[in-house]
Amino acid sequence: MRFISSLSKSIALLACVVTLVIGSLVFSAPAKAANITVTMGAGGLQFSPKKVTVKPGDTVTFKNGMLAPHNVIFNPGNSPDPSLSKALSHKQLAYKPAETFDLNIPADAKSGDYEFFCTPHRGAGMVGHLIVE
Ligand SMILES: [Cu+2]
Repeated sequence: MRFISSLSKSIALLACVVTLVIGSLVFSAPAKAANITVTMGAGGLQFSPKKVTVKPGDTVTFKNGMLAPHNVIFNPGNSPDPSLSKALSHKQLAYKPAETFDLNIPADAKSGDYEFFCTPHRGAGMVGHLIVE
């Protein structure tokens, strides 16, 4: 009887260890980088969505919608990291329909709210926010 009790304890312990190992494998798997698309000029002179939440390592694709040309300038005056705002800015205007450009969020990007705007349409309210988590 004592043998059986000890055996069942061993089996229970083994089951716990197996569960922990499998659990740690599942939760330690690196998160896959995401690709988020923002349309420049959707339903008027605005970014859609206006607020994008990303993680370091993600890519944001800006795609021309209506009322081109558009670009994306990150405002260093409204940013947790002005030098990253300058580095992420895409001054070149996109003229062609559905033209795209990608912005890669660096793995060491500082978290916070990065404001961006479109140079020709800033006055019309074409402003957005990139939230780095
Ligand atoms: Cu624009």
